[in-house]
Amino acid sequence: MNNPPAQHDSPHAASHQPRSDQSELDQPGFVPLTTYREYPPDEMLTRARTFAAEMQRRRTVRQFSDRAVSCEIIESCLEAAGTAPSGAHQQPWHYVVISDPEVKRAIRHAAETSEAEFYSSAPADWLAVLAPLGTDAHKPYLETAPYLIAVFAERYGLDSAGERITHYYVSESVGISTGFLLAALHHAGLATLTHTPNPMGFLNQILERPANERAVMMIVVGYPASEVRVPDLQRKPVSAISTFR
Ligand code: IYR
Repeated sequence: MNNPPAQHDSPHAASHQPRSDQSELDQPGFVPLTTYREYPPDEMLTRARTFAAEMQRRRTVRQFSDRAVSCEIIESCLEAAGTAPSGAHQQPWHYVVISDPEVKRAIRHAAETSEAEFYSSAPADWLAVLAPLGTDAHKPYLETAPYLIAVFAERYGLDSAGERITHYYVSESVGISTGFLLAALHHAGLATLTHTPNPMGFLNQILERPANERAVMMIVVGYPASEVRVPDLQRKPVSAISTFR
């Protein structure tokens, strides 16, 4: 059945407009965009520069304090992560927030076992590029930091009958959501470490996650240790990471 013709108030919204401009948006399931905010160009530039400067302050840290962090802060950061765009809006991510010392201990043990194997067998060129970061198989922060957030990708979904639902662009979607999470945690004033034990299937077992979920990474979250030191790294300038044409 056809919808009634849309009422156009604007002089630009003539009846010959393409479908995608007007009539499609009058269909059920669409609502007006009420959340967008336009800023004057000078304010836009200030906001862009302020945000870039804030993100420039973010550093990955590998020494954490055991100071407690309110769970509400983590929840709000996860809310921000959940705003990420995703393939077909399937939101194929699941975050497990770990604060239980027993579970942290089990994860540390499994991760260190996995990493010991990695560091004793990884190709020399891989170990060479890791050397400036000062990493090794010891991961004490997995117990010290107040939170570990395990990131899982839903490789496929399951409907109420247990049938598989194909998920699209899962890696891209989870990557974007995790990026939002890291930005939100940093913005809140927390330090993070993205940790990718290799392999990390043990996270499914310890955290009792279903077979349709694949562990992607762990994010260690907390205050930096007072004596924290970070490698003296430089970031590529915009001119090196972009091309304008
Ligand atoms: N997963 C190991 C090794 C490691 C690999 C990369 I690529 C890094 O950027 C950092 C570490 C570890 O966590 O030590």
